[in-house]
Amino acid sequence: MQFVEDHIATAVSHDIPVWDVDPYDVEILKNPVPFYAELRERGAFVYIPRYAMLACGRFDETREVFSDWERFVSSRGVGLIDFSVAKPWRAPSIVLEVDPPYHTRTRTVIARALSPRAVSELKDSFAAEAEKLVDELLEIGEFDAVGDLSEAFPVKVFPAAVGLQEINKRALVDYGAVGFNALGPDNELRRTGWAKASEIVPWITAQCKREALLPAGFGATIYAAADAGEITEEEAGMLVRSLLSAGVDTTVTGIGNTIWCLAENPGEFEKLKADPKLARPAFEEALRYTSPVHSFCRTASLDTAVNGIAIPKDTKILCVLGSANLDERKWQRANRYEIERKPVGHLALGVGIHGCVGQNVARAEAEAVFTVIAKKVGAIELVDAPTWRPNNAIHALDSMRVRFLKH
Ligand code: OVM
Repeated sequence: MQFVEDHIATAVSHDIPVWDVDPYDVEILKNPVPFYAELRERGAFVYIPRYAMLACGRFDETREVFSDWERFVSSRGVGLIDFSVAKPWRAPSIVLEVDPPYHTRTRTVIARALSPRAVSELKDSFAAEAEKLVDELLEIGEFDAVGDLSEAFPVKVFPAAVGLQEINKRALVDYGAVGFNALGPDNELRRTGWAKASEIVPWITAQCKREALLPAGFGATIYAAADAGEITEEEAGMLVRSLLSAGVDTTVTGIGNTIWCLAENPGEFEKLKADPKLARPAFEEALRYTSPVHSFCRTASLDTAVNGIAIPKDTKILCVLGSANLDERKWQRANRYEIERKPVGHLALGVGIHGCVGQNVARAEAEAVFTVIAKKVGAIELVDAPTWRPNNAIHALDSMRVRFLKH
């Protein structure tokens, strides 16, 4: 057997177009849209020799691979490393990187902690925090929309909602980035991330313990499931780790990318100001348009076919969600940000049994932020060109100096 990037290099059909591209090239990670367009153009699947993997970026096939957990498993990792042949950087997530039937048990517990009802109880405090922050930013006038707003807000409200007593902004944001960079190949981003892990991981691990958590919050609900015998104490800690892995950078990026969309499309921002109820649809459309999680892998558990294209057992498949969300076959005026679109079915939050379990929380955070922005901010002006922060799985801004003008 041949191994490339710690997975099995399968002998894929000669009918699949070969594309000698590096999807993890820093220039592509910073500006992925031309890569997405060429990926869709070349075929439903392409074979990428340097990583010995398939990639897909058309909507229908990406959705099929992503949602069929039996043929395209997550238990062998959702990055390039195949956990059946190599050891991951940390113990696998017990919800993301597992399959049913085990997955069903952990997913049930974490879904309960993040239920619509649990999230609705946070609405007022999210709104109050968003108002406070936006008022401060309006006073300052000019600021970095990444550090001062899109990182500041989730870091203020989410760890508190989990029940953390201690908040370390850098550790929380960097832990997510390390986890998402770990999904890529053995490149500079993944190595730099792992080098940072030794400082961050002990702090994160300590926060996941029962004693570190407040008696009310998402974490306490998870530990209550351990008390009820549904999961073990150790599994409860691992599910809190999942919250801290997946709950910060994702919402930071979703909020930041939405501000970018509104700043770049003042006509759409005018529509939001005229109807603050468009706060959620404006966020949803930004998820489709910018795909904060640009790609995740699956591994074929058997010889199979998608749309008539043969895929051998053990093949790693890069599912380019960012491309599927811009596929003209699926979306009218796919390359435009239109807040009234209501892009039902986009893949930015995944689909199927592994679909984002925190999406209620993410939407509640975004609704709080963009409702108050709609009501209080008259204009969002870019001070200079925003820059992007390359990551092997996340499409996020690095910095974005903006001015908020009062209504
Ligand atoms: C996890 C997890 C879930 C989603 C994304 C993610 C690093 C991690 O369960 O730890 O990204």
